[in-house]
Amino acid sequence: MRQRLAAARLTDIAEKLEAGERLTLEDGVRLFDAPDLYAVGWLANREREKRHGSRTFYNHNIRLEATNVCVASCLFCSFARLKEGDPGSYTMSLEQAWDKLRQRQHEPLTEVHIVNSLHPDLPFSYYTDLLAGLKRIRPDVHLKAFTAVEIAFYADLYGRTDEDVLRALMAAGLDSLPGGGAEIFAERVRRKICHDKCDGDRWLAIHRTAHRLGMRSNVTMLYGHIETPEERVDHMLRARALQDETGGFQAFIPLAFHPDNNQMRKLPAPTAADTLRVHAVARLVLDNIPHIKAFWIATGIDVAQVSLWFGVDDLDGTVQEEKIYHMAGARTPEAMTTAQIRALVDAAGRQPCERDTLYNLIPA
Ligand code: V47
Repeated sequence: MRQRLAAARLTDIAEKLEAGERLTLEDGVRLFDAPDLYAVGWLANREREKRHGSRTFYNHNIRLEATNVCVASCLFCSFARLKEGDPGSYTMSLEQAWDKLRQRQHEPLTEVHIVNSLHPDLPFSYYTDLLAGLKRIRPDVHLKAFTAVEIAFYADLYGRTDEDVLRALMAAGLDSLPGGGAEIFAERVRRKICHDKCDGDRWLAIHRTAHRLGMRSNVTMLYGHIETPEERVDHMLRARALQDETGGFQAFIPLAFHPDNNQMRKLPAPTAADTLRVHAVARLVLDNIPHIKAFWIATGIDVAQVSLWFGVDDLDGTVQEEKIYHMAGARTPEAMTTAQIRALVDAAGRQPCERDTLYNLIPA
């Protein structure tokens, strides 16, 4: 491998990693530019195995998207509808939302992952009642809910501080924050693809506050649209800097842009090679975030399987009903059983480990 790394001009980066030194912005960009994808993957796999050996984590979760009515106009989004009553718009009643969990009350699921849109007319009590009702049905289930973008929107709409919103949601049952809404932190990209929602600094500030209040969270990165390699690495470095301060991020999740039915539909979807490389570079740059997750709905099942040799140690979970990616053209199934996830991890030569949201292992 030494010769191969030398031919790819990656020897100095390999040596830095061996010495436990941090990679810089320039190193990260070189990893994106290096033609030898396998060499980059080999380095990422070495870091993955140092941390996790062969273990590959997944959980038994469901997705709940209670409304898609949204005042924001993100160019990449195929899920949102501007107004109540627009074709394809919906807002679940609380009973309908709670029913999604009631229907699965006896399944051994451990997490409900809630993602909504920015609805201008719902009272704040809709969200607190939503959480409290889910906890009444299954007190043991972890509620990972509301992106930082939603928290910022509620704060502005209801005239509260970000911290106050977080505290009120926690009192109602919120356990952690998902990593959505991060997109690309760089101002240039955000101005173009999602100009009317919270900016990168506020997104990070909300996660900083959530960590201080005792919650864990994730961080995503939407890639494969108009961002440059520098902007990808810059995004990772901003997450890494916050992680140095708080230690509260559990997983970094690259999200492959899906171009169907949205305003960026002229762009091609990222290739499998791009997807493998983004996950690998994330593993190498993010030395302080424990898990790199391939969200199989977004990468596709086949690429998720291969990614387990390119730095990835987590596959998200069973998911059940997914709308955001399927409305944007994803051809993956909308759900997998735990047996299917275990089988695909086994077939990739890795060891499947069921976890809860906080990475406690669930005995098989
Ligand atoms: O923030 C929206 C992305 C995210 C498209 O925390 C799109 O465990 C690609 O954040 N093409 C929501 N991506 C999903 C999300 C997530 C997923 C899995 C696990 C976790 C976690 C979080 O979906 C949005 C946005 O970046 N998105 N539209 C699209 N057309």
